[in-house]
Amino acid sequence: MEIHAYEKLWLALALVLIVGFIGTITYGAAGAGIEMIDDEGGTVDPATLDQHPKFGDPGIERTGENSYDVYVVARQFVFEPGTTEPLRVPAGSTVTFHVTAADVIHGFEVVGTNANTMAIPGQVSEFTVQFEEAGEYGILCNEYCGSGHHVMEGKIVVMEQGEFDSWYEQQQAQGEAEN
Ligand SMILES: [Cu+2]
Repeated sequence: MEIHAYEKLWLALALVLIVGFIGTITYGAAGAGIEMIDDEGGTVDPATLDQHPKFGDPGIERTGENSYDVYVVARQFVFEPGTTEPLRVPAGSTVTFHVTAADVIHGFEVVGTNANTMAIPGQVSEFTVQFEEAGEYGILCNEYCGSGHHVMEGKIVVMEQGEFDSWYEQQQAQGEAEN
């Protein structure tokens, strides 16, 4: 069978395109530094979040020498913590976020990084990041969640370890005084 030269070229280009598409999709899902968020975070009851041992009083918790857990509740139209007070984390540590929503679907995006998840009522999104240097990051809701969506934002303050430690101890002491 005779195949015209142009048709051969067309077939070759189509093949390159298909391989290219598969390549970019694979990279987007499993490339360097890219981690998909799955259902490993588990579930919670959004109706009783206030009584939840972690989400009832969300914030940061030391879990090891250099590792921390952060619990965040997104609700119309704030991040707790993040909006009324910044979310404070130490530089150079491993921070695992646990993000959920109290009412409707929200987004939790750390601006300028690839830390980005949906916050879904009943579901806990879990991901781990490291903030290398002290500084500030914005948090944005990137899922339309109602009339105040465009003002739903927050802040992460990455502090030097020493500075963070004294803030953290003060928080712990305050918490104990309240209980
Ligand atoms: Cu929102």
